[in-house]
Amino acid sequence: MIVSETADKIKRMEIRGAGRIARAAAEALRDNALSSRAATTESFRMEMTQAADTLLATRPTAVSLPNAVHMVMAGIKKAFTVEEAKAGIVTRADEFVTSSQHAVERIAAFGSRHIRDGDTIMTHCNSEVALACIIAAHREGKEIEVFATEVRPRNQGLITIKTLNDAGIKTNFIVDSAVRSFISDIDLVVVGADAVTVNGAVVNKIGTSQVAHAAVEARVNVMVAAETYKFAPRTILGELIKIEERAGSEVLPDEIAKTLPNVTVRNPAFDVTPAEYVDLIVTEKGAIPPQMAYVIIRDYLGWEIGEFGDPLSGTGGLNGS
Ligand code: RI2
Repeated sequence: MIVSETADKIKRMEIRGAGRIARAAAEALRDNALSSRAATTESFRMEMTQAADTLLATRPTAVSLPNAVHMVMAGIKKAFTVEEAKAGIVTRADEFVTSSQHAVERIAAFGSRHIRDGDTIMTHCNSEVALACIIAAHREGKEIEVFATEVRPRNQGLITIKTLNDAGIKTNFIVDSAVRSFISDIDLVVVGADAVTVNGAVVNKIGTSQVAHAAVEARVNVMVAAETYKFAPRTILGELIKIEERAGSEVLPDEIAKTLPNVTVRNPAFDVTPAEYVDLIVTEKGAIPPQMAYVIIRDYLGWEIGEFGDPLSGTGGLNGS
């Protein structure tokens, strides 16, 4: 798929979910490299940088996107010829997609161990990797039941209940505001992440922090499933994760909004759950308490992933260097 098409689909949320966005961006960069007619490494670099910038400008919150882009773009770094640069991009992109898929499988295997036979689980939004943990537990023969939220305004809960239904898992569908009413029936909250900061805070779909807050109040454990490429190296410098605010029309149709001149519709897509509300983050490298997020960034992602500016200066690779 060409870069502008992928970028549009990410913006419109036709491609969504932090992991899928990252893989789609890596694939778009690979396709862009393969179709390039650049005659010099310099012009190839410029073309690729432009493509990377287009993808980076789509949605600001999921750190998986810049991490994937920087890992792939690092493939140009040591290239002398256009052919080498192309091969570098293609290899990195393929590596990223494959390792991302493996990461989801490993997290499912690790995460399912924390789900017990007879557990009732609550999940919020639609996280591929959180659902993979739940489905793995079900396939292991554990009898589980799920409460899935609606997830206004984009209703990603509908995708979640379809996946759970197709997997044959007993599921309850509730509106977002019913979370606290049902939390005492829940044994474990399982959610995904769009970003994990160096101090273990989890940025995820708006409403996640309310679910976690209700869970903490009811002494229910909160497990977050997140691949290491969702951890944000830049937060070590104190940088905050930018919370995307989407169009108000997603919440209230423009025809109604324009009849209410004194009303402003606010539509943040994500919120921040502090580390203290999270019991466990399951990554493909193992399950960690959120306070160990620093170690994941230091040991597996690497500070030089390229998040620190020039996308071509990163070392990349899931193991960093
Ligand atoms: P996976 C999604 O964001 C949700 O917040 C979800 O929890 C998170 O990405 C992680 O998704 P959006 O794209 O990578 O729906 O686990 O705004 O699929």
